[in-house]
Amino acid sequence: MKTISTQGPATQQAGRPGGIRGRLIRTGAVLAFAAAAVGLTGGAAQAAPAPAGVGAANVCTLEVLSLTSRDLQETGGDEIKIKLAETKFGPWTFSVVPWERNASLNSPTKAFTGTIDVALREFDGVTYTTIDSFVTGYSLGVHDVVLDNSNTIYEMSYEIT
Ligand SMILES: [Ca+2]
Repeated sequence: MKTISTQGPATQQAGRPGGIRGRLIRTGAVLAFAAAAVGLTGGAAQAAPAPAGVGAANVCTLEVLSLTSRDLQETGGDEIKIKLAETKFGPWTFSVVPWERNASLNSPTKAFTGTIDVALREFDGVTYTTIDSFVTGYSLGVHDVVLDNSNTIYEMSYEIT
């Protein structure tokens, strides 16, 4: 009795978070938060078609896994470069056939959206010969392609992720 009278009703209620008012306030806050969360989720779901459309033209990555010489461009050996979109890699020397280079290519990699141009070139100082080229899109997985011209043959393995 003595203790209750010194605290007073107001102090007693404010100092008891576990009281009915405290529970009501917390419940209300939780409901408001839940409603906000639902609102956010609903908004994201409604906006989903636009991002999904962008996602269809996702950013892909093409990585050259290996390059194998089957017939050289030059009898003394080739200085091969790979061009992925506008980015150039190499050169690597191929002086014998077959010569499969993989790790020594140092993983030429290029991110792209839509399609990407891939070209194989043979260099002579400042000039080059495009041996062959191709365009590929978002085709997941490992692919093998023959890049050749009238007197040169290379095989390339690449992966799109
Ligand atoms: Ca050359």
